[in-house]
Amino acid sequence: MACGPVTELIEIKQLFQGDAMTLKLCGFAASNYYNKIKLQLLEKGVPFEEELVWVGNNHPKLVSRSPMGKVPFIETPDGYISESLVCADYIEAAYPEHPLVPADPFQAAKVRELIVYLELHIELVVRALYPQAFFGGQVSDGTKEKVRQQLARNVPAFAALAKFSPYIAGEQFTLADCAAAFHLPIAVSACKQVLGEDLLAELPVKAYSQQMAQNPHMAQVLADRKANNELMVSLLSKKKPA
Ligand SMILES: N[C@@H](CCC(=O)N[C@@H](CS)C(=O)NCC(=O)O)C(=O)O
Repeated sequence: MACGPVTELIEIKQLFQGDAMTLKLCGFAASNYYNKIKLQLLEKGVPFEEELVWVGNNHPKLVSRSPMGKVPFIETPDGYISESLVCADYIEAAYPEHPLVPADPFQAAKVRELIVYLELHIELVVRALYPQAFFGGQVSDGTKEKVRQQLARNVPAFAALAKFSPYIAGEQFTLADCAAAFHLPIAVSACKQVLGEDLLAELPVKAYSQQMAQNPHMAQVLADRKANNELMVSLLSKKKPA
């Protein structure tokens, strides 16, 4: 299952307590945006807590902390921050040990450029297919055609930037991998399911995903995602009228 609004699931609970709470990651583990931040925190060795927060509702505990009602958002000693790229930048600045963005300004910009391409030009485009790919709905032929047209331009553009040697930005694991590891496979999956073809086929997504799955932190995030997907399915099925 992909991330997306889960209508009427309103459940906010603390998942576990860390020893010394400095940072709390809020959202749900089926969300790829949430998992980007979780992988970053694990890779950097930053202590954090998780708080399970569903979306698709106007619960004050959601919108008072993330005004768009989106996850992830993080709780810091100074307050809340929403938007995953902003959260990621805060984490890099507040926890400079084990940096995932290069110190060199140009190389740092190239890592962020990859993340913006992934979010804006791949994920946001493919999301139009998610209602059909993951949530039992249908998307129109017009939507499908629009996604095809946009990806025909956007995927080669991303391919021109991405290195896959072996990481997205080159030899080092960077913040761009925290994004690519989640955005790319789901984009492939949505295209295959709804359009019947992989519009990202020019990218080595399968080999890259297999390599990333060897990372123990990634393996942990994927296991937590599986458990959260199962929880979401069971909560949704309980809410369906008999
Ligand atoms: N631009 C946001 C996107 C986050 C996002 O769309 N999250 C999904 C869950 S994967 C969500 O909260 N959806 C609920 C909604 O859009 O109302 C970010 O980078 O944090």
